[in-house]
Amino acid sequence: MRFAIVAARFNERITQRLVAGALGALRAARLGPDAIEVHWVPGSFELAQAAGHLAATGRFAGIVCVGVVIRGQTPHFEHIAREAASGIRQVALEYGVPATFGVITSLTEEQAWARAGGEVGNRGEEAAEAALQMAEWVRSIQNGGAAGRSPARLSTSPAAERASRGHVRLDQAARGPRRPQGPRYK
Ligand code: DLZ
Repeated sequence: MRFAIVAARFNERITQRLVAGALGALRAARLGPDAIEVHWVPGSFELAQAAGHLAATGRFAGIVCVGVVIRGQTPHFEHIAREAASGIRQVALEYGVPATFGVITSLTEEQAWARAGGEVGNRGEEAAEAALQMAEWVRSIQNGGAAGRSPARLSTSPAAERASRGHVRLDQAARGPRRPQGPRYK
């Protein structure tokens, strides 16, 4: 299986740590250098755009997106963090390729370092592990051998539960049960 890491250059010194964490997790899963590509984009806002292009090639079993968004003094924080998260989710749902969120969203630079291999873990490593689990699970259901199994640690979300019970698409399940037709509720 081939994986891509998409990394945002903004706050690059911290993002380098996330890339290192993600590479470590992918290599620990015995993926060789030929099976991993690292792509850099200007900022976290561009992560989903790049992930979409990569997913469209059909060459990747999983895409790990990493970046660092620090609040600072600007409302940019909310826009960038929200667009990165929803954009990455949209890529995963649209292409069926696991695309995971290794973006630190923190109030301070100190908090960001702590989540980039410091005392609070490494968001890049965690996102790569999530992508590996999802890719393995997708492969197993495509091979028809995973009846009743769910990706580890992801089976507890209500949407994932509904999807696995009802065999509906995860994006449909996320919307929840349909409202009854008829007059709108007051
Ligand atoms: C502009 C901007 C700002 C203010 N802050 C961040 C940030 O904390 N983290 C990040 O990854 N990128 C930031 N950017 C850049 C945007 O993501 C984007 O690259 C530009 O707005 C150009 O589209």
